[in-house]
Amino acid sequence: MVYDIDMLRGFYASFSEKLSAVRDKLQRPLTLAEKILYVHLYDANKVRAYKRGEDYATFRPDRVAMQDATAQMALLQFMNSGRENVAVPSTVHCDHLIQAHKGVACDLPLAKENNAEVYEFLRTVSAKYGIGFWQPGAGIIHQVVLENYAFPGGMMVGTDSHTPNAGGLGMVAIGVGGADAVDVMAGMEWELKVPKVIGVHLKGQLQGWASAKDVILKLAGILTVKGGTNAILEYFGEGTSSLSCTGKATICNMGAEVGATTSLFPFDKDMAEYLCRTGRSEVADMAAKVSLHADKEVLENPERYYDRVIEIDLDTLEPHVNGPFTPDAACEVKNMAEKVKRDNLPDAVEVALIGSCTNSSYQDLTRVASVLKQIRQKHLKPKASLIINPGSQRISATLQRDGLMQLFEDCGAVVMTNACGPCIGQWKRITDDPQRCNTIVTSFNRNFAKRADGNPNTHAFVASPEMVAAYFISGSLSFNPLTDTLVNEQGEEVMLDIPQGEELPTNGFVDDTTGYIAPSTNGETVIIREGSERLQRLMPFPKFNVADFSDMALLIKVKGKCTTDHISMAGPWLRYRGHLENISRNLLMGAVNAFNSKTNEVVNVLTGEVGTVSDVATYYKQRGISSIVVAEDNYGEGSSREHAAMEPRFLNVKAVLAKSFARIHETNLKKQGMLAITFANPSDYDLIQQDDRLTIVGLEEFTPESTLQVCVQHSNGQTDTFPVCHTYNQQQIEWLKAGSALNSLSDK
Ligand code: MIC
Ligand code: SF4
Repeated sequence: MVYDIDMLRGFYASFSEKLSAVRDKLQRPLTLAEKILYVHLYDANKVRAYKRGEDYATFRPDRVAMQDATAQMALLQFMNSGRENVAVPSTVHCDHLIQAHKGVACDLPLAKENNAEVYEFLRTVSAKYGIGFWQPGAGIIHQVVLENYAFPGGMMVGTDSHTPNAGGLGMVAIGVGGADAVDVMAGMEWELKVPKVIGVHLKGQLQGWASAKDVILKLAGILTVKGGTNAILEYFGEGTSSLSCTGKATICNMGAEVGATTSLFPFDKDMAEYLCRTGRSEVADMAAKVSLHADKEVLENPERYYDRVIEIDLDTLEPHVNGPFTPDAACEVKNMAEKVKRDNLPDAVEVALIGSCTNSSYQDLTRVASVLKQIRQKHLKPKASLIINPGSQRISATLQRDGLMQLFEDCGAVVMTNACGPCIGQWKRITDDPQRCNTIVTSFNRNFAKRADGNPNTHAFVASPEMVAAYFISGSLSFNPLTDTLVNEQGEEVMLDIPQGEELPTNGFVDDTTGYIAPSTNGETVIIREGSERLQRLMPFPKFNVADFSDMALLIKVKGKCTTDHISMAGPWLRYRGHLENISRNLLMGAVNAFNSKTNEVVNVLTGEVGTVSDVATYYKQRGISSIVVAEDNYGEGSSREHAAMEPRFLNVKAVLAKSFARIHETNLKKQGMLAITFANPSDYDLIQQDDRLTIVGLEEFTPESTLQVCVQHSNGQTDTFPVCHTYNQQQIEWLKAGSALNSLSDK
């Protein structure tokens, strides 16, 4: 089945003409990213040589995808936009709210019961506005998008940071906050800083235990968690064609971990094959007729056309295992034993977890199966426990048909729902001692502290699914399957054979789309239960008032890494994703206070008492006092959840002053009417004291060119004033003035 076929036909029919108009204007060879971006400009008359990494442009994406944990806020905002229907094909996917505990048979019915009112809201709001709805159990958003909606050369936004997964099918797919998705669904211009383009030259072909995941695990080590900020990672070179379509998607998916705007592969035979096998041969034929790769001149002289070129030789690429606590702590598997000793890491792997939107394709799970089959063949006894979350119902049904589910169960694996599960802290982990420092190994993309099980003592590492299977058997982080032997139940030393997977199922996929409800516009009434603790209609934020930015109390000065997980924790808090007031109680609870090195303990400067960040913010709010958050680098790394911006906004925090921001979070702050500013001199961070009062100077006449200053009034009577930077353009200043982007939309 091809969804939205008319849109797709129209798109490909006009692609070449649009592209030649772009070429006429720019008169230079183009990267693939530029081709796709330029043909999606909101106004085709505005084609000009945008300065990459500096200029803003507005676009007209082809579609929108939302997952349940972010869709609630996105759609509560859309309901206030005054539109009757979505302007582009859009879908909602129920994947984040399902807790993984005993396995799919128990967990799925329980989740349906526990989250009934949220699912009912999402189903009815989808029906009202013409949005496709994927019910719980149907699969993880990015896998379902890849299997059904992604198309080469297209552009989409998704309210989830791993939306770039669709780059595996040659799509410019960008993770955004809900307010951005509202722009696209309302048919408005959608604004983006025109990204730089980093070319990643892949040479050779993967060997042995190395897998697609290792490309991005290695790259994360090179680029670090912020090295891809405001850039598209565009892969090229002969190595690209040796990777399967789902392998490419894995690489694109985890580009989010280096902060990239998105990641992209050129159209090739593997993508065509994947489209055909998932029932979309017409799309493959249409895509083959347009230019979906970088121009020849670019490929011959990449240094001239990309902002930076990175080379990775697949022939010599080693399997990696990254962690703990950050996905860019890259380590080749062969060096892990040494790292375990050096850093005193817990060597025993307690749980191996396979799945997530990054690695739950048919190929991934057949490679895992080829490792697991050796348990029986070689008389091995696995030392850890194993959890598997398949990516979609299509994959589950195919694995079932091919006997692989049986194999997983025979090996003692607990097969969970086709959903995010432990990857987002929806994991009821059973452990005898939560105080013990322990290690888990996952095929996920993120491994921030407390993410999977809420336990700060858990050290999480990310690796390819086949490596995770090997750790499951060996039970040791120091194990290297390339060189090390295992002692089997008969006392013999055996080695694991190299994993073999099937790129696509020989007998085709089982075409199972159970749980899908097609878009309709049946005038359904949106159901929000009276007095609900999970859903709350949104009230517009108050308009800008310059006086609010004066004499602000310091809510918290954050030390070190501060991801969106630290700002608005997931796990148990996913429960309140549709209720701004209730979820605001988790504000910054994971952030480390620079003055006492503790989490969720800050001083209320009015009373001198210590309270949680949320309680102290509420105290200030009730007395009409504005506050400010000060932070370090890459503030808001990770998720697209706009709650991390809406909560402080709701609790009267007016500004965030950081050393630098992650892209999606910076935009979310702007969209919600917050002031996001950065230190011109990062060392000025050291000037901020606990009981300071801060004033932003220069906001009366705020323009894109303005230089703002921060004046700090210390309690000893002294003051410090220093310059700060901002990246607000005229439109974003209007959002700030209106109180939020949504206010400015409804003002129009
Ligand atoms: C994540 O992986 O962190 C999430 C949960 O999918 C988030 C979205 C969310 O917070 O709901 C993301 O990546 O954007
Ligand atoms: Fe779900 Fe994890 Fe993927 Fe986020 S990263 S969409 S939580 S599977």
